Amino acid sequence: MPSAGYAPLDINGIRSYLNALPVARDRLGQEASAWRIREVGDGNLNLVFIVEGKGAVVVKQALPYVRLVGESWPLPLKRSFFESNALFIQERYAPGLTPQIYHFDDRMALIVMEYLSPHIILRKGLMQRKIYPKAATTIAQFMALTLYNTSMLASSAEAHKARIELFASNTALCKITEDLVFTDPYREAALNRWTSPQLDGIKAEFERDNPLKLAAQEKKWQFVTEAQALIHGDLHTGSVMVTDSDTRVIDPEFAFVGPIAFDVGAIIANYLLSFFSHRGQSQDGGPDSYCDWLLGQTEMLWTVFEAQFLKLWEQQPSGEVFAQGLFETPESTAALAAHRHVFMQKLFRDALGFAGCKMIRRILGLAHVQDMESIKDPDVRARAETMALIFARQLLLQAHGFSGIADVTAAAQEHASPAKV
Ligand code: SR1
Ligand code: MG
Repeated sequence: MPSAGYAPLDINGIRSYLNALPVARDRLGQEASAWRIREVGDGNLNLVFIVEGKGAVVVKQALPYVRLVGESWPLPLKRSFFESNALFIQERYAPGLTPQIYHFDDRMALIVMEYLSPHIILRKGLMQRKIYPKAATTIAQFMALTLYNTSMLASSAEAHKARIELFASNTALCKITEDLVFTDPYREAALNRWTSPQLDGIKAEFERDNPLKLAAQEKKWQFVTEAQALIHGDLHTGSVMVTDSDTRVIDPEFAFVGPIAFDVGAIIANYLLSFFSHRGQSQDGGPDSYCDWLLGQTEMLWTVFEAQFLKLWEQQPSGEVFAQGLFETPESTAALAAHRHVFMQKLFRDALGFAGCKMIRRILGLAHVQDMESIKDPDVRARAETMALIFARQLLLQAHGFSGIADVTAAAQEHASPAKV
C-alpha cells in the first residue's frame, strides 16, 4: 500500500515538485516553466526523469508495483529508502563512484540526484562494441572499497549489526532475487520466458538437472544466510554509467547485507553475457578483438578486485574478525597472510557460482538483457544463449575446477569456438 501523501508524478508534477525544492531550483536555474523534462526510465521498476534547465538533475521515483509487469505485482516504495541509504554509504567508502544525492523524500519514494552526462549505460556501450578502458577496473575498485569497508573485516560487530538492521526489511527486493535468480529458471514459473522453440529442450533439461538445481539452491542458501557486507545487490552492466574517463555505479535499491561474492559474480556474469552475445552473432566464429577485450576486462574485474580487497585488508585490519591483536608474532602474521589467499580463493569460486546463476536467469527467467534481446534473428539469439547457458552450467557445477580467472576466460573462449556451436 502506498503511504499517505504518496503519488506518482508526471512531468507537470515533477516541475511543481522541483520548483518547491530550493536545492533543485538552484541547480536548475531559469524559470521552472522553461525546464525541459522527459521520462526516460527503461528499467524494470521505477520512473526516471531527466530535468534540464541551466543545470540538470535526475529524479528517480519508485512506483508501488513492478513496472515491467504492472500493478498485478505490488512492490514496496521503501526500496527508495534502501537505495538512498546505500548510495550514502557507498559514497562514504568509494567517493566519486556513485551519483551524488541532492534530496531524498521518503514519503514520495523519490530521490533527486546528479544527472550523469554524457554518460551512457555500460551495457549499451558494450552492445555497440565500445571500449571503456577504465570501466572494469573502476567497478572492481568500487566493489573492493564498498564490500571491504562494510564487512566485519573493517568494522565492529556492533556497526555491522546496525547495518544488517538498517537493510533487513528490504525483503521484497531480496525475494525478487531469491525467486527470479535462484528458483524460477529451474521450474515452470508463469513469468519465465525464453527463445522458443529453440531453447525448449535446454529449458526442460535444466528443470530435470538435479546437480544443477542443487548447486543453484546452495547459492540461494548462501545468498539468504551470509551477512558478510552491504552488497549492491543488482550489479549488472545496466547499473553502471560510463564515459571514456568516468565510471559510476547506480541503482543500489536491492542493497542488503549479503554475500560479497554475489556482486562480484553479477558483474562478471554480465561481461560474459556481452561476450557470448557478440560471439553468437559472429558469422564464422573467427577471431574477434572486441570479444578478446571483453574477456580481458572480465579478468580485470577479478584481479583488480582481489588485489584491492587484499590491500585494504592488509592496510586497514580494523574489524573484529581476524582481529589484528590475534596475529602479532611473525609466524601468526605469515599464517594470516596465507589465509587471506585461501579466503579470496573461496570468494572467487563463490563468485563463479553466482555468475552462473545470474547468466541462466537472464536467458530462462523473467528479466532478460538487451545484449541478447536485441539479436533479432531467433536462431542467432538462441545460438548465443545456448553457448552462455552451457558455460553458465559449468560455472555453477565446476567452480572448483577453475584455479584462476584466466581459466574462466579460456573456458569461455573454448565454449564459443565454432567447433562447439
Ligand atoms: C521484477 S524485477 C526484475 C529484475 O530487474 C532488476 O534489475 C533486477 O535485476 C531484478 O531481478
Ligand atoms: Mg536497477
